[in-house]
Amino acid sequence: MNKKSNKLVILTSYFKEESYGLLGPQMAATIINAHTPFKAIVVGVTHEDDPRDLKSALNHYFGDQQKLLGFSSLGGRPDLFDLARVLKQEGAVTILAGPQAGPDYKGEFEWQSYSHRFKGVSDCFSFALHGPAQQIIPILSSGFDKDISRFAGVLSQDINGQISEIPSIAWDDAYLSDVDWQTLYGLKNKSFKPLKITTAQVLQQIGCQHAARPKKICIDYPWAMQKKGVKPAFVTLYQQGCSFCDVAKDKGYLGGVSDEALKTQLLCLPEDAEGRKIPFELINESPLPKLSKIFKLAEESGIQLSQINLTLRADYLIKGIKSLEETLEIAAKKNVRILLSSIGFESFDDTILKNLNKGIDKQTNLDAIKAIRKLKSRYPAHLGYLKEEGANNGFIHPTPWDNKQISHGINKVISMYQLSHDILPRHSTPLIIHHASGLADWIREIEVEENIQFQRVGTTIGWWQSKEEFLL
Ligand code: B12
Ligand code: SF4
Repeated sequence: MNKKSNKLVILTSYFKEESYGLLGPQMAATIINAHTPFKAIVVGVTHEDDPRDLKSALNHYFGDQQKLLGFSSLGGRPDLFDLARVLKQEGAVTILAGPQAGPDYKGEFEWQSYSHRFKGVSDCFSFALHGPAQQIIPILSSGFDKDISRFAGVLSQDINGQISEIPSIAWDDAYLSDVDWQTLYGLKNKSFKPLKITTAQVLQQIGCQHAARPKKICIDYPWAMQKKGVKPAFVTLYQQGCSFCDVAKDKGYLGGVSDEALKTQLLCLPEDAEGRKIPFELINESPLPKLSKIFKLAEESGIQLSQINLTLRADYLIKGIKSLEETLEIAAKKNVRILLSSIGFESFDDTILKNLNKGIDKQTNLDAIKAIRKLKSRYPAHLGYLKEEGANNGFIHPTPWDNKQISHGINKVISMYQLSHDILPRHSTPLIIHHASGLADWIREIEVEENIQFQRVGTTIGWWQSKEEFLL
């Protein structure tokens, strides 16, 4: 039983009736609990939770102590930004952390010169902390009556509204090992109740190899803005990784986590009723070459795995198919399932894939699908890739580049290769342009060039204006 009296609550976005762990916030809570006098818990807040009940639960939890609240992985939810603002006004210390904390706190590029751009959420938070969680340790030791603006990773606002930013420290494997998965709570009857998780995550790689190097690319104007009979208009820019991706901007590519850290993460996973580690998502966009190592580390640690969920790119799947086969042999012997839980196909049109800077074409996606289907017939029980088995592949639609010809082409591919049967998710994801993603640079350039304005929707940019609106 944790006897610490200083409390810290990390609020995150969560989905109703789910039971997944949240590696980022829970790792942060683990670090705080191990290295500071504070007891941290993570509370997953669903869209359905009543904000008044949440406030009652917070009042009850903190009692007469000052409220210290971290906010992380908010998924851009305006209700949670509003809650942070209100709590800050009422005297709580509110900290924005997690992916994109810095850009979301500061606001959109040059918003001071363009009144319609996203102004950031610096008014909702006492400060932001960008980067690894261990940066909070000296801040919590110092206390909030002191000036914390000089600490690594901190973004804060002075009395004149000027935002200062101290660079983050490097990621360090020593803090990427322990995860206490018992730190997650949900709201029930106006109080926090522990959530028992049934899937977790294991971090094997920070960021993504595709985002390692900037590349010069051309992204077409939205279809609605192309002029008939004129050569298609485009914007040329430098991009790191897929143009819609937050990881590419937030972390880039920072390499792998050590085997020691990985082993500890595996050991920390909760067990199921049979004493096996619960299924986990392996965070590594290129997991196949090192997948068998997970089995080796598990064996060395004397633990039994149940299921590994992989998130990967179609080209990395093709490149690593031999390693996947070899690992499936091991998995079958150990009765562990490998689920291809999310393959980033994103589209089945080459123009759209080019504009997303996905670095693959339609044929790569189709080759990957062919390879998976073939492998499934050989390992029906130990390889999962179907929706019914829990897969949810990346399929971005609609996009600003859709037109009749592209839609016709995509539909033709979908029916010819029967993609709805096993590959396509139940719902596609519309293209979301976060204000700090690569595509945000693209859309801002079009705004300036064409003297138009796209609407801002929270932390994102609404690209979906009609042609008529452009002509106004
Ligand atoms: C695993 C994962 C998930 C898991 C768990 C999420 C989690 N937050 O732990 C699941 C499957 C549940 C998930 C769901 C979603 N995810 Co997700 N997910 C990822 C993924 C693949 C890895 C994140 C991760 O664990 N990284 C490793 C950890 C260690 O790093 P970290 O999260 O940055 O945390 C460190 C620090 O930031 C810091 N930190 C984090 N929180 C806090 C809090 C405090 C107080 C402090 C001090 C520090 C701190 O400490 C950690 C350790 O140092 C990333 C993509 C990627 N490859 O990075 C996307 C990503 C984080 N997800 C994303 C999104 C959009 C979502 C969804 C909204 C998607 C959807 N529409 O359903 C949902 C909702 C998330 C939710 N809150 O429920 C976006 C986030 C965009 C953004 N700007 O916020 C990312 C970047 C993917 C992308 N390509 O855009 N996701
Ligand atoms: S979408 Fe996936 S492949 Fe593309 S940069 Fe992001 S993490 Fe890498």
